[in-house]
Amino acid sequence: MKIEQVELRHIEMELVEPFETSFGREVLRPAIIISVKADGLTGWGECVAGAGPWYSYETIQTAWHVLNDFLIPYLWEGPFTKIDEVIQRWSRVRGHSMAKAGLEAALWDLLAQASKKPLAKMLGGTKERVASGVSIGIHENIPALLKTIHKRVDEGYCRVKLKVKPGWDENILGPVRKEFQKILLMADANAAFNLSHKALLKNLDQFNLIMIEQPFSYDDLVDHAELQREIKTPICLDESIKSSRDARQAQQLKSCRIINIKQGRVGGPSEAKKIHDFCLENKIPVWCGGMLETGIGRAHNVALASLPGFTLPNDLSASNRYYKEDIIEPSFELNSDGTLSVPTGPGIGVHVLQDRLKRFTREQKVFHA
Ligand code: OSB
Ligand code: MG
Repeated sequence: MKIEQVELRHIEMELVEPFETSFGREVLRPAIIISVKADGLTGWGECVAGAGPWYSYETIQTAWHVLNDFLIPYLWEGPFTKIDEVIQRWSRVRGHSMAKAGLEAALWDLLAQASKKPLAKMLGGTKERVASGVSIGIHENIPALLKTIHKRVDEGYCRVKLKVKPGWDENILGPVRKEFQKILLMADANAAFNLSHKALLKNLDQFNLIMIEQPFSYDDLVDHAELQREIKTPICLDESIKSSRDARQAQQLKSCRIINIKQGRVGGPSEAKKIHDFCLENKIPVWCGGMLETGIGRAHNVALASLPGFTLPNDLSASNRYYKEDIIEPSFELNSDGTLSVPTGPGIGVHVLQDRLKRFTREQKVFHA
């Protein structure tokens, strides 16, 4: 395959409601939409870096720089038959996983289209539908939170994840569990706690959570192992797992019992699949995390989540939970069984709406071979 053109678009889309986590509050979600062209086909990818270095060190600006100055130039070194060859070329670039992941995803879409296969099948997917969970941010107060949970449960989401932080922890999980005794419930701290909070975290065992996600520092494996030895609730790692090597070390250290796989965080679909394969072999359940993606990133995530090891509900909600107008067609809708359908057309299997994409674009750059 010989790439003829690459295009980067820095876009900005307004969320239907602000999303607050332990690291901040988002109203406008930026992204870099990446398209690659070859043989009359266009492949699409999305870079999930944030406006600031809060979730990880990457930002829209660092990703743009790394794509522009380093990753895209590697494509011009010559044609390739496998995506692994491109990954090999840019293996010299340390880190910058989100920048790599967005471009690699676009190449996967292109390759799948050229092979006339759905991306899900190219990746080894086996499911027609993926379980859809919803991630609910920090609210003003408990009644407002309960109201949002009621709305989401009524819509049919099959799992509820609540963002927590010191001061918005057992005091909210107690009333929520009391009101919703049966739901699959979990908490995500986005690294807001540390070992000094061990007693508080042990106390969460009483709420029958299916897991607690990333309680400790974004790069920690050791303190998590200490906590996991002392609590019954399974720990799930998100931020700490940046590669398949991290997944292996987390398993050796017993830092967690569940892993959240995000292709942006781990450097692309290929590394995400490696983590999936390792976890499947070692009986570690995984699920697909989200970064408030547009329909393009969501389509990539849904394809990934169709792999057999994704046995827990994913952070993959319907398009309208995130944005009033998505940039793809058809948008993702929640099925009555609390799932999203895996698209069956070639590539990511959704159509990109050019007029909307243009409307949300803040900056654009085209690169030629
Ligand atoms: O930690 O999973 C996270 C969104 C932005 C950054 C980090 C996270 C999240 C979410 C949203 O929880 C999940 C989604 O896209 O539905
Ligand atoms: Mg998380």
